Amino acid sequence: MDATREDIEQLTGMTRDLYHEKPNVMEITSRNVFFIGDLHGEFESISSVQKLFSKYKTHSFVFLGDYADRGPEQIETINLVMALAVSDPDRVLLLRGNHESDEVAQQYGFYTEVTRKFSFDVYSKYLEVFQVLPMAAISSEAIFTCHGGIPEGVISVDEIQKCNRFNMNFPDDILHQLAWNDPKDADFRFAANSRGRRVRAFGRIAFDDFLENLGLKMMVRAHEVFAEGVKTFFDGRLTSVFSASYRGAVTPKVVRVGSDLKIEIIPLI
Ligand SMILES: [Mn+2]
Repeated sequence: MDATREDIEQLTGMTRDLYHEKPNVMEITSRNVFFIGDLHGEFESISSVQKLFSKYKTHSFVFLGDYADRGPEQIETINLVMALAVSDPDRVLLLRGNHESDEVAQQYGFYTEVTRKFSFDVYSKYLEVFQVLPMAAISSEAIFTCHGGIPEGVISVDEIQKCNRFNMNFPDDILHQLAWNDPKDADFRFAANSRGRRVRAFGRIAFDDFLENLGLKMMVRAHEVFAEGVKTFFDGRLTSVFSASYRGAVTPKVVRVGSDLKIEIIPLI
């Protein structure tokens, strides 16, 4: 059944309450974790994730952002993501992607869909959720995760924790880079990124330094489309995952990491 305006007000309110006092970088205490990449309004993908969620009851589910925009069922998809989070906050964590931003959502479909079906007022409830979502997380097994990539110049978790994320866009450069940056498998630190002036590509040297400085072992991120739904970088220490199909252009995947740090790639559909 389609959600009503009242349903959305309640769901967005509960999600905002769940996250607004949480830090920018969350802790994942579960040793078994599923990582879910971009969903982009594909209800089929989130439905498949929901099945895994019911089956793997000892696992945490970390969603890496980009819930709406582009796809056919944006409102239904983001609503189910939020419903999972509020129903079981100990097992579900929602992170913020670059599409959880007013500027981007105005351009790629979510603003249009919500204002067409409801109103600007309802759209603004989703914006309130966007700005409280945490930016990154670190698991008990020292896996770092965020939507985009590592930010230039950051040598401690504290520097990320100190940033102010409470804005409907990303005026802060560190947070902007966490949501937008991409890895590149070559021996350099940071370089230009064709996605934009404020976006960087990070290479192996920056990645090695970041892992060492923050005491990390691995990284899982989303944000980039690969036909296989997954790609590894830096000798398997970084996994990039995508969970939407883009009308058959991608085989959507999720990533499962157990306490042995072994990575399992799971097809969604
Ligand atoms: Mn993205």
